[in-house]
Amino acid sequence: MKKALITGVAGQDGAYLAQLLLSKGYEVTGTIRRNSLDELERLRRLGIAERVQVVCAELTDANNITRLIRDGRYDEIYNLAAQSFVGSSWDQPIYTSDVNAIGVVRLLDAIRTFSPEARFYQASTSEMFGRVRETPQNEMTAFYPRSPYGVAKAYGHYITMNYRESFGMHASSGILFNHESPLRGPEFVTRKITLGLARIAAGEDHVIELGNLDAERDWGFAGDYVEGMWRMLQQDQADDYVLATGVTTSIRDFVGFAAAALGLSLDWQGKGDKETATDTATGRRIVEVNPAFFRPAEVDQLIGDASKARKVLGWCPMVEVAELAGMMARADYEDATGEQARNGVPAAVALRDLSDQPRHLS
Ligand code: NDP
Ligand code: GDR
Repeated sequence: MKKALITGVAGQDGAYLAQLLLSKGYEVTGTIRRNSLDELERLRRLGIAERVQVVCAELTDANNITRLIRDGRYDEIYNLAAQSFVGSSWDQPIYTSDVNAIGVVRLLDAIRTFSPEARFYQASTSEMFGRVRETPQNEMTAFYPRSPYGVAKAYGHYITMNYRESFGMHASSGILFNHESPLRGPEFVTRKITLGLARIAAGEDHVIELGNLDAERDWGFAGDYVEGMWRMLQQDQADDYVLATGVTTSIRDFVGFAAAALGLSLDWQGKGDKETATDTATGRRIVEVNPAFFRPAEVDQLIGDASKARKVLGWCPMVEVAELAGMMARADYEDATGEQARNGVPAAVALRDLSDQPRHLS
């Protein structure tokens, strides 16, 4: 039986990856932080909380990382732990760098010393591309990060490459574009939108305040992306891969897709920070722009080219963005009302069905 370690197992990707590895017969150990509030909630929602061995670890603490790697004897180590919210990285740039940059070399150096045969996955990100100068972005596209988060992740990416080249370690980075799910943290824009729309569809008088509606992201389903992480570590040679859908969508259009899935139709009016959306059925304002959510430096548009992953890994995303928005909105509506969503199957069933279906994006 293979042994895997997932740092940040209580996060969105950690939960889906743990589910995938358990289904493949792995023994899964995952790290959480001792002070996390309800750290196992996502694992519980996937019904796997009892099957993951949980240990406490903090990426800023070199000694606990050393002990974790020295005592564990893992075949595969997936580094998903991070201060993952771009917006907070301007408020906590030093902490973000400590976790997302130096945390990676703490892990790599412990692996090099105590477990050099282990295979390592680093959670790199499309945020490293930042102000893009080439569309779509692939593994060769130059980085121009636009946030302390992106800068720190670029260090994590390069140090992973450097340990691979310097010490022959099996260390790979997945440059993943945005991926979402009903388990997405509520601070990220997609989940903020679906949580807000679910409250509105359930009859609440609620206004969703958003920042830049023009930003465009390449959104996929997290369940598909963890499959790509696993495939990277099954290759004979370690390497770097982009995972993306190749389709980009504005925040405004994501709102429209999620609203449509809940039977809401929107009327957009105004421009810039005066832009609003009203529910055509009730005339109520349900979206407005709040400049407090604008970022000091924005990543305007991301579109990934995952042809290398398609070719080498045989990886292919299976959920397109309107379906993803609907899946998330229906799950949140069910949570808000305890009812089945108006025009969809129950969200828990939808999740299973979607990850099982061999459908491809055109
Ligand atoms: P989440 O924020 O859902 O999960 C991150 C996890 O890391 C949380 O469980 C968090 O614990 C843990 N963590 C945070 N800080 C530390 C620390 N100092 N020491 C140990 N653990 C810590 O993120 P996702 O699951 O969405 O993302 C997984 C990884 O992939 C992250 O590295 C992210 O940056 C990267 N990524 C994500 C993408 C996406 O679209 N989802 C795209 C590209 C990259 P706690 O619950 O206690 O805060
Ligand atoms: P991102 O995701 O920064 O791409 O990072 P997020 O959902 O936070 O922002 C996406 C875009 O939406 C715009 N936006 C808003 N964002 C938030 N959070 N809240 C708002 O109200 C809002 N209004 C507009 C943002 O300005 C931005 O342009 C995610 C994280 O998962 C990272 O860890 C990961 O590396 C990248 O995706 C790929």
